[in-house]
Amino acid sequence: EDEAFLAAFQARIDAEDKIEPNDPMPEGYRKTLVRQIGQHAHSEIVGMLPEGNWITRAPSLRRKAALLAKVQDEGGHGLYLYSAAETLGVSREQMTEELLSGKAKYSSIFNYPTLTWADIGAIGWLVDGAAIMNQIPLCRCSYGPYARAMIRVCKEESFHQRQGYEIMMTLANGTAEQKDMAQDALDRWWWPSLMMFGPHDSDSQHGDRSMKWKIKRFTNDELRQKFVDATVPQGEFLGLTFPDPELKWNEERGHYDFGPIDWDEFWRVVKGGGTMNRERIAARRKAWDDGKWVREAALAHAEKRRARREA
Ligand code: FAQ
Repeated sequence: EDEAFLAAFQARIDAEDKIEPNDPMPEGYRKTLVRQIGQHAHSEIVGMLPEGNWITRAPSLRRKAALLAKVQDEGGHGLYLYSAAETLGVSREQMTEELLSGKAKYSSIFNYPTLTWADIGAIGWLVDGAAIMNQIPLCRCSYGPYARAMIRVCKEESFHQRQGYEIMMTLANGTAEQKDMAQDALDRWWWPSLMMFGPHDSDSQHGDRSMKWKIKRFTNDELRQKFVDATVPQGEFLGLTFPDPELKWNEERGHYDFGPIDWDEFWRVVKGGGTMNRERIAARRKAWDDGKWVREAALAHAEKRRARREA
């Protein structure tokens, strides 16, 4: 790739042109997108598991219907995202193999267990809240298919966030035991939610390049701060306490200050050492193996139709 090509590509990015699948693009740009979109897709699909765990135990028919719809939405997001990645010349099989072999990551957050019903509230409020904060700017990502997929995804995430917050509100205004459940869920999910935004900017190996190519519009730390600023008043409205003694409004900065993140925990979970990593991958492997005959049957059917058309 010569200098002139890279400069012309950067000029298109700087002019806010959308890059489309058949446009020439630097190999690094393509690879970065395959990595990020693939990992994002895996996160959506693995992300169905912690909440799927509670569908049969939702406390009412209304809660069950909403949770079922939410988990189905996440499945849909995964499918749009796999399709967006496929436009870059990578197959669904390849991406799945990379997930199962541990080469491709998925969000650290889905390696924590969902212990009580309040966790479903906390996930909607915090995890979907963090996902929206990260994904709204991705609607303006320079790569067209990813940006367009994010528009619909964000609308659905916004419904998810509200259903989660409403569960938290109901518990926080319920019996003492229910309020304790809500507090316990906030205690366990708060720090992992902050970790979703990724390492500090100084340790973000892909950050600068992705910002330059306008794949990312804000850095990991910028989005994390926006999330803290938006979420703390919501938690105060619930009458709950955040598990961070250093969390405090900083008048001068116009932002909340917060305590240090446990990066050892983050990397341990990312590298497979979280409570649920093994179980999550085992569930995906089983789904992939159990679906083998369906993929084979669909291919055989398509082949038969093709042969008939050509006969
Ligand atoms: N977990 O250089 P950076 C959802 C990895 S929301 C695991 O800063 P980058 C909705 C990173 O991949 C969750 N790994 O990387 C939902 C890289 O490793 P690599 C999914 C992480 O890409 C809600 C290394 O660390 N959302 O699913 C994490 O510039 C409820 C260095 O990091 C997205 O994926 C992490 N938290 O920035 C579903 C959004 N953070 O690839 C169900 C799109 C970092 O070299 C229920 N992705 N790493 O092996 C992004 O915006 C970016 O990829 C970041 C990371 C911001 C996640």
